[in-house]
Amino acid sequence: EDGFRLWLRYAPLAEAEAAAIRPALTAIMLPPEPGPVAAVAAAELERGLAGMVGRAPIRTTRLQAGTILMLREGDPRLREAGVDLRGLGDEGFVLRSASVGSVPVTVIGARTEQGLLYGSFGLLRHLGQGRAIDVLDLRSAPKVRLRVLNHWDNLDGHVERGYAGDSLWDWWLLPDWRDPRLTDYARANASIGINGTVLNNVNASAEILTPRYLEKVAAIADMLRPYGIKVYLSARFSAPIEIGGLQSADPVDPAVGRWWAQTANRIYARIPDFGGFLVKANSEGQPGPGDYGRSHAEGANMLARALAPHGGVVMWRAFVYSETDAADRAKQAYAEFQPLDGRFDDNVIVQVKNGAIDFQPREPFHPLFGAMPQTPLMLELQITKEYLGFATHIAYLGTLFEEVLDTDTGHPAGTVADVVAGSGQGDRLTGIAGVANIGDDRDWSGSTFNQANWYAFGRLAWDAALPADEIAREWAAQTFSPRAEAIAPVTDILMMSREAVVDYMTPLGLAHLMATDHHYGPGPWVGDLARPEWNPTYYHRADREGIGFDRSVTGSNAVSQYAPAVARRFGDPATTPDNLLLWFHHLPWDHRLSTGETLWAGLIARYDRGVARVAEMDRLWSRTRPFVDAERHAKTATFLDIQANEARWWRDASVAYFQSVSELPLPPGAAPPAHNLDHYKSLTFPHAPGRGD
Ligand code: BDP
Repeated sequence: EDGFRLWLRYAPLAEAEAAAIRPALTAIMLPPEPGPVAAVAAAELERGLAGMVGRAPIRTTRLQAGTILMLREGDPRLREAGVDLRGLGDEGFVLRSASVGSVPVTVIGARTEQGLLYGSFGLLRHLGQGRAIDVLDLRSAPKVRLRVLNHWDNLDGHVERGYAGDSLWDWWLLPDWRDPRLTDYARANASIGINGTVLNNVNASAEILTPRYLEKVAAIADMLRPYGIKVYLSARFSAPIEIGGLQSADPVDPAVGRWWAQTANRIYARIPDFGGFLVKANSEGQPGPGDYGRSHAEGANMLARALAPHGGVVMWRAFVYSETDAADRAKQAYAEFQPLDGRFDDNVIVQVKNGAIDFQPREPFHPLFGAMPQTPLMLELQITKEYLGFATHIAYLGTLFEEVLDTDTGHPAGTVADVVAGSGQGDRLTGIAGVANIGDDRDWSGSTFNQANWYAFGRLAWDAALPADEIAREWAAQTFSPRAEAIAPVTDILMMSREAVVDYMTPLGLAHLMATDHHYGPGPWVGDLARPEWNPTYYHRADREGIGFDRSVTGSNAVSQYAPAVARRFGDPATTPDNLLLWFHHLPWDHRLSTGETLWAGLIARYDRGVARVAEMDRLWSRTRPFVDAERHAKTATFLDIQANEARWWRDASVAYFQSVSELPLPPGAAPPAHNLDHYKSLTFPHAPGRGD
């Protein structure tokens, strides 16, 4: 058990449960004239049932008791089985125990084969939690169309911000060698509803668009297609110059438009269902339309026109910040993009990170959500834990994702999830992207618990209303054991883990206190980097009087980018939740938190709570020993030891630093840091070349 099988282990159920299910799932009947997607759905059911109940169903063309009956739209047996496909869209499904011609069956009903595939995985997920199927009646459909992973994979195999080995794509051996692992990758994604993947880094190399690489991309697309997964590429805006021999990449230059149209034609000739382009432009040194004095809309629309005849989309990122607006980095994306509302072509979707800075352990939601009603917005989440302890620390992001999705924007559109689902906006493009945490490590994600973040991303992209704790339980059951004694402690660990990280790294709304470049370990003292907004001191602004970034009307007034009610709430320390306080306000050390404690005492208490929670996670994990195989148990236990040490390191280094600034005594009972501040400043890491960027 090295984690390779993810949540698709299909481990044997307890015999009592298996015996109850077995007779009801003895055969599979495919829809008439099945295509490749229905075929992989059936194969997955065979594999899953062989594992869980010890017997694979046979394929049948004659209905018999215990048949899993796959029914597509138009099949008269749907009505007989009481299955209504209305409102399910192209990808939704129904699972229902029914009777057809007086024969008891389990129906998987869907409009399309892709829906049948999702339904098959849905049935396996249900069984994997040890659930009964005699009264099965389940409907499920995604609210968001594009559910996409973003791989930050470079062509040399290195994964930017990847902590799980190198890239899965072997550009050297492709297209000849088609690694079977890519089929497992496709299965895992399809099982949670992911239907697209961007293969290369947003800091893109133009080379991916050359014919040689497109052949390789096409081979990957061929492998993912039967699982309903489309391939997308990050496009470098200056590609017409770098590989097209043009002098310019100006989006209004007709020659540039032609070059992109030809490039799109070439891609679609080889990959007819190619998804489209993801673009990082005029951000962190990347080229873009701004280089020619053009707007993001002009740049995006030029690419959109090249893709439109083929049905492709442009996912144009709003992650921009530059030195010129360093007064408050949090304000720039809104300032650049909001005025462009309604100026993007129909096949453009603007991809916005969950917060205005950068994937911090906690950020308030991005003010663009709800503020561009005439533009489809795609939510970008980071599954890889760039700022949350890389591979080793357990930090379940289901709770982070849920917190963002559930937040009310204060705009008529409603919550972030509503904005992303395009609620009330007709048939517009909708999407959620997740920066993948996947590499070629045996366990895919660098640790067993990181797999939960991939899983949670897919489940929430499919259905943003799913509670994070329910997703945690689903994952725990399938990954370890459906027994309550295993699910309970694993779920408790997951549910407390992200808040623990917030507490020991960036409590009370602090952000970006990580050490330089790699973002691993504490660096709150760093203040000498070239650009102001690269420095932790820029973000916390601590001095002898107080701490925090004033984004209220007396400060940068970033609060004004929110809807009025939200701006009012965040604009006043009395109504700002404690957990975002220092994001929005610079406050004296003796400011009273909502709990009554002083800011100084509350800060230290949260660092201590973070450390204590990791100890609690460790205790809970030891309870799972009887239910988890030795290999994964031991590795996780070791990682928890690392996390415990590093939580302590974060706490001590931060306390030592902030104490040096505030010059206040520690609150009664608080332990002094193990070492002095110079010690923490002198530590160098990461520990291995190439592992931390
Ligand atoms: C930051 C990462 C950097 C990415 C950038 C982005 O540190 O590696 O290139 O975001 O999203 O989080 O473009």
